This record gives sequence, C-alpha cells and structure tokens, in this order.
Amino acid sequence: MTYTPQTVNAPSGFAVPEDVLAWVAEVAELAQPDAIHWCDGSIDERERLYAQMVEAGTFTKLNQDLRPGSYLARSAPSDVARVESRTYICSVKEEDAGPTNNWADPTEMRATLKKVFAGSMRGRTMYIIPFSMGPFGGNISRLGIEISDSPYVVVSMRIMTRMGNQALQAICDGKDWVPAVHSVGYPLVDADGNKRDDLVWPCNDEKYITHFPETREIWSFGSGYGGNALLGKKCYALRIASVIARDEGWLAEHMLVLRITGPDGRSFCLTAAFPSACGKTNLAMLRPTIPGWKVETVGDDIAWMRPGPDGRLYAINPEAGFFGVAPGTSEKTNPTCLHALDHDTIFTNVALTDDGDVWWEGLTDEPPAHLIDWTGQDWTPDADRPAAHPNSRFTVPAAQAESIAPNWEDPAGLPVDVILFGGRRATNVPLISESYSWEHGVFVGATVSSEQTAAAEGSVGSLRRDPFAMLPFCGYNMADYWSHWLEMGQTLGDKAPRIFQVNWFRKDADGKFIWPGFGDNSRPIVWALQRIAGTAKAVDAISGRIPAPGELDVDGLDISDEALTELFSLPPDAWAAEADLTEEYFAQFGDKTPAELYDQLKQLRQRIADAKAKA
Ligand code: GTP
Ligand code: SPV
Ligand code: MN
Repeated sequence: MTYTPQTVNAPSGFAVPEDVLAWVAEVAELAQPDAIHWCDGSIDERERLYAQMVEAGTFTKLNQDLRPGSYLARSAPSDVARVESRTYICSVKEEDAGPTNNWADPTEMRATLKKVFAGSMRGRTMYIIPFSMGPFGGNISRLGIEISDSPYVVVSMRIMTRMGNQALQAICDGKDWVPAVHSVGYPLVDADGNKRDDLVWPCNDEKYITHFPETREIWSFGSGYGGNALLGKKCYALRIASVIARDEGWLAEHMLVLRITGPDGRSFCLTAAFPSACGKTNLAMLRPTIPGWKVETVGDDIAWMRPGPDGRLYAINPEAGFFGVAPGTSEKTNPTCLHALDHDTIFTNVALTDDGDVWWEGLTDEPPAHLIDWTGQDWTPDADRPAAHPNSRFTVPAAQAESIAPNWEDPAGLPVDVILFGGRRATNVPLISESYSWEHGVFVGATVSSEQTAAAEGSVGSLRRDPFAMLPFCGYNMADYWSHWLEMGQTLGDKAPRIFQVNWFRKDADGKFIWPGFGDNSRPIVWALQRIAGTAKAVDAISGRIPAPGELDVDGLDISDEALTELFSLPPDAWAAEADLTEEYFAQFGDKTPAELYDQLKQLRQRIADAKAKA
C-alpha cells in the first residue's frame, strides 16, 4: 500500500493540519497497515472494538449481571509490566539523559526504529488516537496523538485520557500536540505476502520504549501492556512532560492528588509521590478513620502542577481514568476503589471465577475453590502460584469513584498545600516527618529509597533509590531535575507547599507491618495539616520534625506504645550509613548535583552527630 497525506482516511468535517496528515502518512508508509481508522471516541466505536476483541479472544466478556460493561484481558506472560531495561531517553547529549536513564543516540535509535517498524502493522488496522492530557481548556492541559495497531490500546486510552473528536478539534484549532507511535510488533503478513494467524495478545520479544526529548516524540515497539503502550501516561505525561515542564517552569510528577476536608470545613489539597505499587491509588481514595475528615479524589498517579496567577502551585490530574494494581484491593483496604470496579472496567491479568467474575489475591480472605488463573489455566487454592499476576490491573474511568472531587476536572487545577514523599521502607524511615525547609524537602525527595515492586521487571523486594518516585519516569538528567525543583521553590517562595516524608511500610522483628495503613494513614496526614494550620506540636529529629509525644491522633487504634515508638525510631548508626550511601549516590551525577543538596547532607550529618552525642 502507498500512503500520502491525501489517502490517510482523515475524517470529514475536520480541517486536519498538514503536519498531522504528513506524519500519519509517513508512519503508514513505514508500518504498512491494511487500513487507517481515526478514533472519534464514541461509544459506538468502543462497542465495535470490544466485540471485535471478544471475537478475537483478546477479551473475555465478564458476567454482565455481576460486572456490567466489563471485560478481562490476559496478556502474554512475557508482557506483564513496564520494561525499564528497554526504555530509552534519546537526547542528543548523553549527559542530558543522565546516569539513571538508558541513553541511546537519537540518530542510531531512529535507524533501529525504522527497521523494526518497517511493515510492523501489515495485516492490521492503524488507529489514530487524538487525546488530551487534562481537561479541555486552562493552561496546564496538553494534547497528543497516539498511532497504535492495538485495539486494546484504543479502548484503554478512551478510559485513561480524553480521547476522540474534541481532542482532534483542539489540534485542528492549532494547539500544540505530541506525536506518539506504537506497534505491538506482530505483523500478520510478511514482506512476501505470507499470512499468519493473530495471537490473543500479540507482542514482540524485542522491545523499545523510546523518547526524543528535544523533538518531543515517543516511539514504542513490541509491548501491548500499560505504561509501555498507553503512551499518554508515563511516556508523555511524565518523561516528555517533565522536559517540557523544566523548559516552561512547571512540574510533571508521579503523584496522586486529593482534597481533604476537616471537621471545621477547611480543605487542603495534598499531592503525594510514592514509587509504583506503593500506595498512591489507595491514598487517593482514602477513607479517614478520624471522625469528621473526608477525602475527595482528583488523581491517583500523575500530577501536572503550575504556578497560578496568585503565585501558588496549582495541580491537575492529566488522566481521566485509573490504571491501578488489582491485588490487595478489597472491601477492607480500599472499598471506594472496589466499588468503582463494579461496572465498565477492563481487567488485565486477574483471575476468572466460575461464574464469570474476577478475583485476585487479597480480594477475599478465602480464595474461591476453583479459578482460571491469569495465564488461562485451572487454579485451585493449593496451587503454589498466584491466581492473579502481582501486577494485574484494572482500567476504570475516574468518574466511577464515588470519592471523585466535584471540581476534579477544573482546568485551572487546585492550589497545593502539602506534598508527601514516601516509599516502602521496612526500617529507618519514620511514619511521618516534616521537612525543615523547601530545600530539605527536595533533599528528602531526592533520597527516597524503596523496595522494588512487581510494577516493573526486576527483583521484587530489593531496596533501590527512587528519587521523587521518578527514577523510571524522569525524561532528563535526574540532577538537573533536582535543580529544577530547587528553582521552583525560589519561584514559589512563601507560597510553596509544605513537604513531608511518610512511610506506611515499617516492619517489626517478625516481618509484619507495624502500622495498620490504609484508612489510618489519615492520622499522620491530619497531623501534617494541623502543622500547616499551626495547631500541632513537633519535635526536631534526624529525619525532620516528628510529632511531639501525644500529638499523633491514635484514638480508637489498637496499637501499643512500643509499636508507636518503633514507628518513629531513628537509629543514628543506620542513618549515618544511609548518609554515606547518599553521598555515593550524589557523586554519580558529578558536578550536576546541586550544592544545596550537599549542604542538606551536611546538615543531616550534623543532626545525626547531635543525636549520637545525646544518646
Ligand atoms: P502504581 O499504579 O504502580 O503507580 O501504584 P500505586 O502507588 O497507585 O499503588 P497502589 O495504591 O495500587 O498500592 C499497591 C499495593 O500497596 C496494593 O497491594 C495495596 O494494597 C498496598 N498498599 C497501599 N497502601 C498501603 C498501606 O497503607 N499499607 C500497606 N501495608 N499496604 C498498602
Ligand atoms: C506504574 O508502574 O507506576 C504504573 C503502571 O502506574 S504503568 O502505567 O504500567 O506504568
Ligand atoms: Mn504509577
């Protein structure tokens, strides 16, 4: 097939800009699809794709009495999470990607991509997916177009972004857009015209998730899963957007956004950066166990934040849906989330019950007697493997959460009062601790470590540095990113949000979580808000300011004094060892590491020395 800007099947009624048509034609010429479909975002279109995927075996229609409008997809066992080892930042200069990213020379990567994309869509339909990250209007939201040969990506993007005609119209009106090209890399016809059957989850063993920060382009090959394939999410809203944000003076962050209101009616906007599978979705839908407090959800994974006309920092959720971790979600841990999944949800890699419903580890105390596991095999409770993949997920419209904030789609965003940084730490890091200053907060963010989860390939449980929970998502040199955060503090001045560090995951000697977590996470958060309101007391400690004795509300909580003490214990020797590791960590960024962070390290060491002297 030969494609030109005139023959890419552009929808009538839209004055599609020449550059869009030329780009679509160029990708079509390269990938050689059988057909091109421009997605309008309609329900008709969605229903056609759902039916087509059921027919192809990609989707299993769930019991429509139990889960109306809901489907189950099982991915290939080799395609279940983000592949950080195959994720590249292709900046012109290697130092602009920095030591924490995989760098590839842009010219070489373009040549590689040309090779793998050549004919990669043969026998398939190429979908043109116009989308907006963020609600239409305002000066924080931005547009994109994803080209993909995966109908699973189309229907997922319809939930996760504002996808379809309204986004295309905004692009026709001349708004800036980011191009993103995706192929599962499994053509159905080879160069000689030989056909092969499709797979239920087509993908390729060779994967490339590539970003070109200077030209703001995304190319992804070989995976159909999550952040590898829904290119509006991590690729655009974090990796490319973090670069745009640096250039334009705003922040693109791996953060949930929520509004929390106290008994006196005062509301606060809170954002929180936790690494993947460390509790953002759960906190975003928190049901406080402290009476009189209420949480409303704005976003569960990404925040775009920009200084507003009054000099405060305003946050939007650029997404329209939740792509959340299923295992562990239950009536006890996150009822709000569970209820959102009652209908119109796409489940990926969870288990199927005999009555056509879904199940995952942690959903119920007792597993059902029989299931079809995420690989499609029979499963019984005596099996020595999980029924749902540890990174199995749901894709659900954000509006389906009963906790959704009434103003969650305000394009102007919400003014942020408080920022939390956290991770999974069995030791050392206290339940909550207040930063001494913005610079100290940036130091805390820059030194976050967390135990690795199943959200990416790698060894689950091992401790790794994950600064600002952005390790896999920062589109440029991490040390330059820290400098950008320090500059933002200068811009915001005394209107800057206050920064706290939290850790829900401290364990006792038996390896059990000390803190009950979930709804009770409202307790340290309320202390933080009372600090901002000036009504709670703190004491200076190694990590920052921690609640003065009796200041953390543990009313009605069954927790011993020893456990509480343990949650805030800050062993100076362990902290000294961490400080040494931090110095080594900073050293790998050479002279890019901001002097302010070395100054903070010095102050930390002073506090450690003071604590030792006192002991
Ligand atoms: P991504 O979508 O990968 O960015 O993850 P996330 O940060 O949104 O993580 P999520 O809220 O889905 O939580 C992941 C896992 O952590 C789930 O299995 C939760 O049950 C568990 N979890 C969340 N909050 C808590 C908590 O307060 N305590 C404990 N012990 N576990 C928690
Ligand atoms: C994460 O890994 O942080 C996610 C899931 O939110 S994915 O979209 O696959 O990146
Ligand atoms: Mn995430």
